[in-house]
Amino acid sequence: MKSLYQISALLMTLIVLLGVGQSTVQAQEYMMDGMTFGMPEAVVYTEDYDGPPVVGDHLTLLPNLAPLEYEGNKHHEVRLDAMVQEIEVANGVSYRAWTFGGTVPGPTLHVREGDRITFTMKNRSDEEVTITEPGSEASPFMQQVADNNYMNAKPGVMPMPHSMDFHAGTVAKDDKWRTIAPGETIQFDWVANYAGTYIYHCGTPSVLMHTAMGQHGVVVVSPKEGYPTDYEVDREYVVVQSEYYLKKGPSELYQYDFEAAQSRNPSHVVFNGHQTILHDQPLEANAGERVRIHFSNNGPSGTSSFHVIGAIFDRVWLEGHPYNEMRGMQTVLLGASGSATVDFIVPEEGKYILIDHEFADAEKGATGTLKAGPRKR
Ligand SMILES: [Cu+2]
Repeated sequence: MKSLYQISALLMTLIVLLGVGQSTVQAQEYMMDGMTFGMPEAVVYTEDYDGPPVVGDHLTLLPNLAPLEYEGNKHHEVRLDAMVQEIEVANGVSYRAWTFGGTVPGPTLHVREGDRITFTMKNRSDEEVTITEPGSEASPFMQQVADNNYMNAKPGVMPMPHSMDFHAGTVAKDDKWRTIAPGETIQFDWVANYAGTYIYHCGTPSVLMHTAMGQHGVVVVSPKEGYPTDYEVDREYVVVQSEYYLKKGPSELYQYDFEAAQSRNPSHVVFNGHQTILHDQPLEANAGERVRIHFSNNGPSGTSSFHVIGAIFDRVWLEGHPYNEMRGMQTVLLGASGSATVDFIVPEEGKYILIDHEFADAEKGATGTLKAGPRKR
């Protein structure tokens, strides 16, 4: 006669084989090399939510980065809803973008290595969502958009399944990064185990199309022990390069160009989502200051050869990890989804051009300005 133990073991095996109780298995958190793995299963549900689409104290509009005002680690509650906004990407060029949070790229999330994030996303592609009216629950991002609606964002509707893939997270993608239908909400946890600057993007097929349509942004994970030059950094910015593949549609609005996207022939290559934003609203600094830029090439398909005309990168941390340090670089080559954190010293008063030194990209818009005032100290 079999013992009770054997019977229950058999039952457990059956349960696991049948996939019931999967959450118990997945909820098994463990530590390895000081990092946390094994997040609980994602939950998908419907909610009656019509509040601010971006919630969380550490989400900002590019090129801003929220300060980490806390010591050690923090558990962040972050909401980034998927929705449609009609936005301008160049003078006279607007399209109905698929977005996280309403802008392209989406909000920048800033956390510290080891922080835990409980992430919530409602797929609101089937409803009109206004992003220029921040509620009391909203993140600093929404106030910044309200104060500076540079893309002239207006709500739109285009029901479409979407998902969220944070490169800063380490999880099973078929669980956490799963696709949800319009009207559904997904919630899951992840831990920022590695320092660096990481893209997030929609992972729903065609990923090329969903990313090119605007569903991407970055998470900056600051290292626990910081970077060696932190104490002398005067300015800190985030710059994201990306491509648009647009052609004129039957109406005023531009449309996604499938063929151009497949053949890697972007209509626009831009910094921070708009062809002229970083000239019309230049980054600011003074001569003699150390400027830090977290630079990410979000693609979806192109490479970037990032350079600042008149400056040399004093330090470069590839992918933003403090162990990947290089010095004295003129250009940083980044593949699609690659990033670097760079420091440079502004030598003199004047205008410095940020540029993708692949000039075909530069002529499609991948440039910006850093305006330097006189030396202050
Ligand atoms: Cu999508």
